Amino acid sequence: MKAIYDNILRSISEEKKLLAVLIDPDKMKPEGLSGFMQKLNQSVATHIFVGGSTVDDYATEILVAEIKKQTKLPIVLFPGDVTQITNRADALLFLSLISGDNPEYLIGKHIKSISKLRDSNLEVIPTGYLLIENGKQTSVEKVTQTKPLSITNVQNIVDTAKAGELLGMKLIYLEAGSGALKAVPLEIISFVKQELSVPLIVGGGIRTKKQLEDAYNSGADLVVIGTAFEDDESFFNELLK
Ligand code: 1GP
Repeated sequence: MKAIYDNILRSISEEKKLLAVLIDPDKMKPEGLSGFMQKLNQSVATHIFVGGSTVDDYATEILVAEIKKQTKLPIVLFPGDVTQITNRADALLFLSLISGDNPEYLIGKHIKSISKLRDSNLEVIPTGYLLIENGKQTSVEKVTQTKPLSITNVQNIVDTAKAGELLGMKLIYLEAGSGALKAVPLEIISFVKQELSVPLIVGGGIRTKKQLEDAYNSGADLVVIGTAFEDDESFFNELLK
């Protein structure tokens, strides 16, 4: 059933906020997965995203199959590369890095993925992906060879997000980068949200409940958190308080 995007829209219409836990196949050790999944299943998480900038071939497929056995939450691929696409997940963020000018990440990888997607059951969700400056170089920047958008030019970020929407992208994702020193500034979330009619995802560098709530209150519909859960699994409980 391809209902993940519709469910996101429904949650937003009911004013429910969404939280995706990002699992990076490169960092998650197989022996740690079941304890992690137990906590995740009891938490406020609504989605599981799986992906990373640099992941060994097949690692994603093996991990997704394991996660699937251990949860009822939707598993959404957030791929750094074509090799991370696996039919075992429920949906795929079909990311176009619209903050940059590298054709490979605007359309090139997408063409290369079609032989995998043609016969797949994955729900493919076109997503405009914007890398936002956070004070240090992120792996997305290194891998994609693109520059993040400057936080001093808010209008440019807003216009880029809006252009993504007008190109037909169904989600817009503001990304500070995994492990970012500074999360996406709240005023940027708020200005972008005011312009959009599609759901807004925000991620990168969010490590506290207060930051999460501030992101929601500024207009994020779905927040993605990876590093904070990787570093300290008690953060799952923290969010329940
Ligand atoms: C990265 O937005 C996600 O792509 C999550 O970032 O690991 O910093 O939570 P963190």
